Amino acid sequence: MGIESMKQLNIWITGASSGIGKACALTLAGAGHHVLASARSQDALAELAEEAQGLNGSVSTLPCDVTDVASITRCVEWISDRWTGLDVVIPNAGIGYFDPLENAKIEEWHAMVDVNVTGVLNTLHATLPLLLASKGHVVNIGSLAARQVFPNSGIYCATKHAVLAISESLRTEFKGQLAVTTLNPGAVNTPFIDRTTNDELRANYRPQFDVGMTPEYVAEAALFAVESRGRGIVSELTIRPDTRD
Ligand code: NJP
Repeated sequence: MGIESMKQLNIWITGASSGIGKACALTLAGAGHHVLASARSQDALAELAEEAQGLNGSVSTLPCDVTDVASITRCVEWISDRWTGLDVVIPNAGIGYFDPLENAKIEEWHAMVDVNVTGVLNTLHATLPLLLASKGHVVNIGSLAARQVFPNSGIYCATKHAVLAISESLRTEFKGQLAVTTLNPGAVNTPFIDRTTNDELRANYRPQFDVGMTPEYVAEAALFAVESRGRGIVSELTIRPDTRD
């Protein structure tokens, strides 16, 4: 649907300094929407703002650590002060540390739960009043790992199963009041895997991500979902790399 016939949406994306979040910010603003892009890396946010110059819509940036409620509150205050409402939230910030369970590093397990689960909950809790007022849309970023459990990433899979359960809970309790989408991508070529501290696994997995989907392809799926109002709701969408030659 072209922007001529589509309302300009006000959209907040977390974890927008790189990868899928950044691609969503540029794609959604390119389609004419207004985006607040947040993350911790202020230099990367400044680059994003620069790249977004001249798009049909707009990209504003604000630092935000999703594990910090005060930081989330500042973003919601920014939205309330500048926008007439919030139509879409994409709690995209997420991290993965791959390792077999027997090598468990408890600080890495905690970090994944803090960002992928608590961070999503912090974002949703703070935005729900605005989203209910606009009968808006939550686009959670799940994963194939929301539906399957893979070796070497068991706790990451657990966090993404939680994200899917959170989506389904919102969808069930706010039927008729919110649209809820869970995007479940397979491997996407972003810096995601580079965080893994197990050198051997990081080196082994990197090639799978190199030939993964582009973050822009995932962003196109997000655009399709958020522009579907009045026609249908994409409740869950799984997208996998096309491995055909
Ligand atoms: O990863 P990456 P992706 N507070 O590393 C931010 C899921 N996913 O784009 O804060 C706020 O490029 C970080 O920014 P910064 C995955 O689980 C991926 O691939 O500046 N933000 C950066 O912008 C995740 O939910 C694949 O460091 C925080 C962003 O998160 C989503 O896709 C497959 C933060 C991460 O960008 C985006 O990941 C799949 C915090 N505390 C699902 N900590 C895949 N790539 O293959 C980190 O199924 N961030």
